[in-house]
Amino acid sequence: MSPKHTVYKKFSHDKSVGVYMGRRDFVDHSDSVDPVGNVCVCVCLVNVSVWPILVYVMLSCTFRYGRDDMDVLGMAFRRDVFLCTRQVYPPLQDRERCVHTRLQERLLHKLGHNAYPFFFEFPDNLPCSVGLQPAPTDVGKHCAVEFEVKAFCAENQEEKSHKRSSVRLAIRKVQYAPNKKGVVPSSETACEFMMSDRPLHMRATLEKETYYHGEPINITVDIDNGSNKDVKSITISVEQITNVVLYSSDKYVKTVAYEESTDTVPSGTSLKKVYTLCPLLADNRERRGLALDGKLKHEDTNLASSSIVKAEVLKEILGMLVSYRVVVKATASGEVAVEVPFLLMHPKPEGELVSYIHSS
Ligand SMILES: *[C@@H]1O[C@H](CO)[C@@H](O)[C@H](O)[C@H]1NC(C)=O
Ligand SMILES: CC(=O)N[C@H]1CO[C@H](CO)[C@@H](O)[C@@H]1O
Repeated sequence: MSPKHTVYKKFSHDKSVGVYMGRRDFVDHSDSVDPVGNVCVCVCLVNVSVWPILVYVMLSCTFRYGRDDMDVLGMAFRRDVFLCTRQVYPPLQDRERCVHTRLQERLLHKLGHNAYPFFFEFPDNLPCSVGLQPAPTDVGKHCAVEFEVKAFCAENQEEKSHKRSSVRLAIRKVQYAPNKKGVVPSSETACEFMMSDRPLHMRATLEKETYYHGEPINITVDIDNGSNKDVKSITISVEQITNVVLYSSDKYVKTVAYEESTDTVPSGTSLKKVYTLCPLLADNRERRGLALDGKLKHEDTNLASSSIVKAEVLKEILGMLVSYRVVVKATASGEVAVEVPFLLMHPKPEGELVSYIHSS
């Protein structure tokens, strides 16, 4: 049984071409080889009676790093990280042979002879949809990795498409929390101070490797103070680290959750305490430059999910990579700090892929 399904459709201004899609989120399965979610499957409706011409579809991944009207140091404000163009009309392949999913079959059946199926595969080395939050006073488009499917009529592939005869549909590439449990993250440090016989130990431990958006994080802090200094000014924070990789590699570190404790650990005593933090976009609305998950239209979003990158493609990735860590700091005679990395992601939605199972 195939479940009832939303179909997204959009037409060009002159109605010459339309795109139908079963969904707009495409899943990058970081921990499996299941290719089903990595394929963007669509049907293109061509109204050939309007204009006997060639019709192409294009999947693009664009890295935009400024406003349209802004020229950064003479460099363009956007760059195509990935571009794949296919001819859909006249079809290069037998229509029946390239039918891949039940959804495509249903659409072809419903739309009749002017409909042509097509699909794109997402390569491994693309970032997910992500953007930097603009300041409330900023206008226009901002730094973001965006995906789009575009269908257009043209005389040939190189020719610029006519705006009236092209249609663009924004899509998203997303990753969900991996199934595997991972190791419990923990980190510790030992400091020796002058004039002290014994060191100061500090350790921070989380409960698990992956947290879901909105889930509180319990951070167990152990301080064993053998030194002759008093430990004070303990702070616990969650930091978001965004690596923007394009012409150069820039790293931005932003605190997204923070607690300042009044606890002290006098010389010769110890402390074991659980602090709880919950990093949320709601507490960071006005913060310019925070990485957020890509959004469609005016839907709300959340802090960017951690990027999971397969080791072998890491160096090729352009765009934005996001990671998180808990940082515990304290002052003794100098600053003592530990950092514990973790993943912040959405859980895998249940039953998501049912209707995409191959029909034959
Ligand atoms: C964090 O601590 C609270 C209070 O002790 C507990 O209810 C909760 O289950 C803990 N969270 C996790 C993820 O273990
Ligand atoms: C490393 C160390 O000596 N830690 C000491 C800190 O203070 C507590 C409480 O007095 C001691 O039990 C620890 O041995």
